[in-house]
Amino acid sequence: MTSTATTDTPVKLTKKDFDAGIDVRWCPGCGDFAILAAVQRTLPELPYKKEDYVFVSGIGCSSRFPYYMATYGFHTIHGRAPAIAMGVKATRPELSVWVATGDGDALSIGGNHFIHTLRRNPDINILLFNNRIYGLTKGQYSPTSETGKKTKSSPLGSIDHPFNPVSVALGAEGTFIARVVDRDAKHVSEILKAAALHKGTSFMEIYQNCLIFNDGAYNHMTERSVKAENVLYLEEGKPLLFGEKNEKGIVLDELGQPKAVRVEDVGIDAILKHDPKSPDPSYAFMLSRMGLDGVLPTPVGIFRAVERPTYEDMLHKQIADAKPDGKKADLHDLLTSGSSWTIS
Ligand SMILES: Cc1ncc(C[n+]2csc(CCOP(=O)(O)OP(=O)(O)O)c2C)c(N)n1
Ligand code: SF4
Repeated sequence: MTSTATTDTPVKLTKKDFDAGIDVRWCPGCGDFAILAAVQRTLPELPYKKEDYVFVSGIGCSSRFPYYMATYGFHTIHGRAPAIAMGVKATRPELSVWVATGDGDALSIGGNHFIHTLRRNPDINILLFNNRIYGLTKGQYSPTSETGKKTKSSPLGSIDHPFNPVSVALGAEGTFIARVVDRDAKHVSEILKAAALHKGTSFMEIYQNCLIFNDGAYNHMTERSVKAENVLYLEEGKPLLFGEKNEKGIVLDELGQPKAVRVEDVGIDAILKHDPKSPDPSYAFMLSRMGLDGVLPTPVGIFRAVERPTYEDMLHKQIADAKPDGKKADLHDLLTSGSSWTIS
């Protein structure tokens, strides 16, 4: 099922229509530029009018996003963008509502809002720019920084165990969960479209390079010489293959754990086929753990896409059902009905 747009698009929009045309205050070369360009390029391909888009953000470099989009938008409070976006969607369900957030914003101060939004499933789209560092506040470690990471706030190395955002989102039972890499423009655009058309909360983790405070965090997934060995593209119905010539694949071992094999050794039919619609979330969770050990490749693409009623649909139905048939509600009657007392 897909989201319904309010109206047909009468005018063909272009990338330029979404460019606010103001000075962009990110460091030259920041991965945020690539994400901004991908979003501006993709929105004209979606079935919404320009005035139907709303971008909501919290606090951080990534949260400057709404300024640069020629759409409606809010730059709100640290970590709370999902709550505000959910409110917008609940009151104006016809809008296409987006959240731009960082790993610190979404998973540290906003961790609570993040998991409860995924659980409630409003039809909004969350873009988490994960540079594994606090950019705006100048390079402190974040909830996704690797253990041992030396930063200004962890000079001897972080002793925290990091969050894996895709695993966290799956744990909160999000209905659409994906991962992309900022430099992979075509792929980012393809997944953005699928996320926008998903009815329910879409969550996209975007590996984003902060070249000032954490440069090269994803080099193993972007450098031409090693990318094929380290990145596995998830495609619905297709076998999990990777390597320069797709000569390697993933099978399950006797304990049900993923294992890399050569396709010529086992035959293509033995390779696991990707099923993002699997009702069992443990399959997607297993995928989300791949790549952490540095032995298996890191999956990108859509991990999970399943359907569940949206928060605003249930909310509006509940309100409609609660209204007395044909009668106008009377506030005085309401206040003096049920559990009320007269104190003499
Ligand atoms: C209530 C509150 N606490 C802390 C801060 C400081 N602060 C601003 S942005 C930020 C983290 C930003 O990191 P991230 O979300 O990863 O975004 P990035 O800048 O890397 O895009 C912090 C801790 C704040 N502005 N407000
Ligand atoms: S500090 Fe990092 S995340 Fe922030 S604008 Fe600069 S490069 Fe981008």
